[in-house]
Amino acid sequence: MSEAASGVRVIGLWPSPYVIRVLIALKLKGVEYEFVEEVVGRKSELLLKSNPVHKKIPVLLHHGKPISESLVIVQYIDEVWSSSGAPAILPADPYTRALHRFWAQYIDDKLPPAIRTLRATDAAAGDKEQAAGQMSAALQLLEEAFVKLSQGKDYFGGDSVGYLDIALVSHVGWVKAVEKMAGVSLLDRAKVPNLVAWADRLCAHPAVADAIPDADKFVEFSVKYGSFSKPINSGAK
Ligand SMILES: N[C@@H](CCC(=O)N[C@@H](CS)C(=O)NCC(=O)O)C(=O)O
Repeated sequence: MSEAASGVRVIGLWPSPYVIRVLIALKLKGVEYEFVEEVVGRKSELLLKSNPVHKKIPVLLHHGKPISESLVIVQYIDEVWSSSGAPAILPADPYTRALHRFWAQYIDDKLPPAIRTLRATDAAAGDKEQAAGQMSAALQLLEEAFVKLSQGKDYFGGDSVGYLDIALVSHVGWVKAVEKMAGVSLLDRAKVPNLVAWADRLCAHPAVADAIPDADKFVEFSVKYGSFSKPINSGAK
């Protein structure tokens, strides 16, 4: 894919849930982009220059101007391509928008630490059990939030994929991977039936399907690169 018309480049790596968010948002808006792939364990000069504060992926470059932090980028994409013909990603109603932002923050606070523990080869069994419990409790709350926010429709955003859909689905690949790696059941149809149906539906969505590979690919990545507290590029400067 070329930068050409849109002037958009994304610095990232495919397994990063935060990068996945950006790709989904661009796809939803029909924005072409160039994917500038980082090498695991070595941060590029372009990344260091573009995100000098956190030195993390993703970074979106729009006509050369860098924007960091996945949720900030998703909001930027929604604002810049507001007249693309695609539905808005952020809800129109300020209160609903605040609820989406609240839960997106909750997701990033709760899910990544549990995922890291569950994919770690050196974590104690007790720690894994605790992490699985914390993740299940978070998913239970998200199941309830889904019922309230979706109001019987397909997505957190209602009829179309919204901000909270993007924030949560971006972690689903890793959730399914750690289910396999740690032998735990998290997206459990008996416990969170609406969330499981939502995940199946959204993972098959054309804007999402290509961005989230099969769980086995995440497992392979984890086996190849090990588990580290900073999931990607941890050894880099
Ligand atoms: N809050 C950031 C998190 C980004 C993040 O943690 N990215 C990871 C890859 S999954 C990274 O670049 N890690 C490298 C590091 O921590 O140095 C966002 O939403 O963009």
